[in-house]
Amino acid sequence: MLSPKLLLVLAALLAGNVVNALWPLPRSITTGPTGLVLSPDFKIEVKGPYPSDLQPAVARTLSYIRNDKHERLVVGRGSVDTTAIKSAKQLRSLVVTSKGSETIATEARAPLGTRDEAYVLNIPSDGSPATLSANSTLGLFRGLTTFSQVWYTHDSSIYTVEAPISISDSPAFPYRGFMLDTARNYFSVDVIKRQLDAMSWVKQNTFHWHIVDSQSFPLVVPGYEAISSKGAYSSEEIYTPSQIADIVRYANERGIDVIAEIDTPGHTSAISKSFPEHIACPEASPWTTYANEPPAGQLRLASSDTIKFTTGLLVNAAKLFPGNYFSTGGDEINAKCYADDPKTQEALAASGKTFEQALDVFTQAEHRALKDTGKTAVVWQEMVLSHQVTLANDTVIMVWISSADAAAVVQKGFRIVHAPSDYFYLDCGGGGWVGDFPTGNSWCDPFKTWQKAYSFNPYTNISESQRHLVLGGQQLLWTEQSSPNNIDPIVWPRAAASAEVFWSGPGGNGQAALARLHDHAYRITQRGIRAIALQPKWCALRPG
Ligand code: CP6
Repeated sequence: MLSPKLLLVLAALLAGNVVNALWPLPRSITTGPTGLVLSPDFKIEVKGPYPSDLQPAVARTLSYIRNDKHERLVVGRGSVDTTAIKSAKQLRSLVVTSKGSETIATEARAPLGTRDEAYVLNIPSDGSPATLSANSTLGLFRGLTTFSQVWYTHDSSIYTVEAPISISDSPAFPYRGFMLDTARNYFSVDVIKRQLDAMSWVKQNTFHWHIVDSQSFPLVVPGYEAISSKGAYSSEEIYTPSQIADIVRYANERGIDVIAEIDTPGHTSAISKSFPEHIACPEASPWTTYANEPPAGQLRLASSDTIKFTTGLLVNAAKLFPGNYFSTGGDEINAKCYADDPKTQEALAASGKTFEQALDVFTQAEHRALKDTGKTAVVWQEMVLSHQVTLANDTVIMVWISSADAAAVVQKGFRIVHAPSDYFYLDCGGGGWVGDFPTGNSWCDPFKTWQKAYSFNPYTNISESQRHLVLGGQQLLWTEQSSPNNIDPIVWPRAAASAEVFWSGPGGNGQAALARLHDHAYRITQRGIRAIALQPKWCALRPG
């Protein structure tokens, strides 16, 4: 039976203004005033087709509910309503009605705009079974994620305080992501998987993997193994094809698509260790003239041999990733590097092309090769706003320099992902440069708080008729100053802010959201993420 202490907590809560710790907030929710306790023999029953990766997702849901031990520290708030408490019933089952036979993994990789993530969840207050239904397995997975967030623990009882709960939910935007740079510092498979779990708990669906860069090339690409054997930090700090497959499977089973990026033609210095003939101005000095970060070095984009090399590399890398998208980067191209590279100047002169024309040929060749492997290209904003590159209409553009640049990209008719440094860069606030070594991105100071990210409006300066071009957005971690030691606290729970903006839609009130995000941080801490606190514990303890 219910312990007296739990009754007291329930009573206190029932009398107060209760908000369950849901993150992101469902798009439609009604709650009631009734306490409900999870029966010790509670189970999740699946009716209908049972795709293979739904079973583990159900098992994880049960284990989260049992292990979260999410206490509501509200003793002292409100007054006791004994009548409501005495009527608290036990919930014995969640009945999941499955209509789809596809796996979560398969549905998670569908093209953007075609994924069905909607679900309907009802938790009655009278002890009759809760129900979860969706038209897709991916939708069921989102619903299970919500179901796991409804419960609190007290004295080994698991309960909710606002039954009946009725939720009808679907995302406001198709792209809700997180970007990680694994080139400035290396992150092991386990650390990446932990981020994927934390992403799935806030219903993020895209892991943008900035896998290689000038400082290191950890990706082992079949046929191009020399690049990583010479260009990775060490023979341990690599991602082999089987590790890639493991990460992609892990992500997909959690409703997350992986978009890998091989940044070109800039940010490629690491390739000079194995294929020096394809790199202009490798480690040129002073690096400040030739790159935004040391070491300098860019692909010789005007050389037909380099184009062949690059397309071959991209195709073999793309084959490691089963998703529909692949990024060729295209940010921060340094013109001076090419101006001072005799080989590039020779090639330009021989073909009678300008640098801009050569970049167009280079990029079109890359994107043609990707298209032949079934991929849609993703690029950084400079490809549209700084250069005159010919891009297919379906190219996805990531806007990073400023949130103010989004409008100009959609003006040109392209779909965008918001990734603005002035809202979403998780590494800002780190300081400046010391000698040759970057110590932080003072460029985008100050530090971007979760409140700042949460205040982002994806539709600023975007007209009604262009709104369909906004796919969504992501917070990003560039890792000049991050490693496995600080990834959890620098990312979580901050990255949950954009997850709610792009799931629930813009206009959320940060002050009202604080209690829920604080609870979410507590929950993910229980699940093994070293998330930071958002307020003193005192705030949760203080009398109401
Ligand atoms: N590396 C790459 C980076 C950045 C970008 N691309 C970057 C630029 C400015 C800031 C932070 C990161 N380090 N490849 C920009 C997309 Cl402030």
